[in-house]
Amino acid sequence: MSEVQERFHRMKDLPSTHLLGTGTAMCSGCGGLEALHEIYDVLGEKTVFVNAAGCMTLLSVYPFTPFRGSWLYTAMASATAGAQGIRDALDILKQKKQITEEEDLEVVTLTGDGAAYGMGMASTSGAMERDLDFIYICYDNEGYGNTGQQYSGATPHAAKTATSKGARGFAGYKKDLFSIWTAHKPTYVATVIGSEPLDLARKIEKARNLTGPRMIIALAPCPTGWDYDPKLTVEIGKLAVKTGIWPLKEYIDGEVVHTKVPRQRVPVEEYLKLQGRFRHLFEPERNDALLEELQAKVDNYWEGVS
Ligand SMILES: Cc1ncc(C[n+]2csc(CCOP(=O)(O)OP(=O)(O)O)c2C)c(N)n1
Ligand code: SF4
Ligand SMILES: [Mg+2]
Repeated sequence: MSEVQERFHRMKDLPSTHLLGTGTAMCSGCGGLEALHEIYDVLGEKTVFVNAAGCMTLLSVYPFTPFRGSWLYTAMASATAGAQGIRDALDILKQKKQITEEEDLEVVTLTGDGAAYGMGMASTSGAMERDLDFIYICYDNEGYGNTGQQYSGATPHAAKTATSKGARGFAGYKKDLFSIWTAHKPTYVATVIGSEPLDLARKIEKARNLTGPRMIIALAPCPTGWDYDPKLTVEIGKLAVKTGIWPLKEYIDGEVVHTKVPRQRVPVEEYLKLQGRFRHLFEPERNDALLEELQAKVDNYWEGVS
């Protein structure tokens, strides 16, 4: 068993401080759950969540769930196809006057990055093409968290995962899902993070008041997969924004606007050094070349942003 997998199993055996009254245990300090709580506060119970297999699936173990709305569990690649079926069914019921406008539900796809950046991309692309009226929430913990943090299309360069263990960590680069989604020209795309709740709430509120495909990517600091003390989730989330690693932005009417520009960016290593998945960049000796490469990538991103 790998180091990351062992840590994951140890965490799962600990009594969770976040039991939600359902008998379902999530890891303490889960940044995905933090974001989802905040999102649910805005969207409310007139929602049906269509969830692809992942950590958040543990939130709904039939017949128990902390959600007051509805929940459908699907295979990893199929959540958006499920959302299409539910949206169509609700529209037919409305047409036949079997439900009223007030009884209509907001259809929300909820998946991790493994589904959003990879397995579920085709069904999501098709749904955007068909202008499906739905909200997509991707909580991005940068790996296949539920199965022990294997790398995904969202894993950042150099991060150690259960399947990327060498001295340089993950050799690939995180996909730019924001750009992939905006290329489809949906109604709305935004990045959010639970540690910036006002920015998050404003964007979810905006998405709720629009129609068509509305796509949200929430960076989800993950104490178990990223290997840090759960009490650091908010600090790590704030550093993701202050270092410029996680740009907060939105796309609407063909334009991209940054909603928070970190004018005096904190060095990227302040974010990296809090996480065990990047420990090999600092120990047994500092890897200056790789740290500079990671910093340069972020600097390059912000160069053209005013
Ligand atoms: C087709 C398929 N392959 C593998 C799995 C096993 N599986 C269940 S959850 C999961 C990880 C999903 O990763 P992500 O979407 O990032 O969500 P997270 O677990 O990180 O919350 C995997 C691989 C599956 N359910 N279906
Ligand atoms: S593994 Fe990470 S994303 Fe999954 S429940 Fe635990 S903290 Fe949350
Ligand atoms: Mg994930």
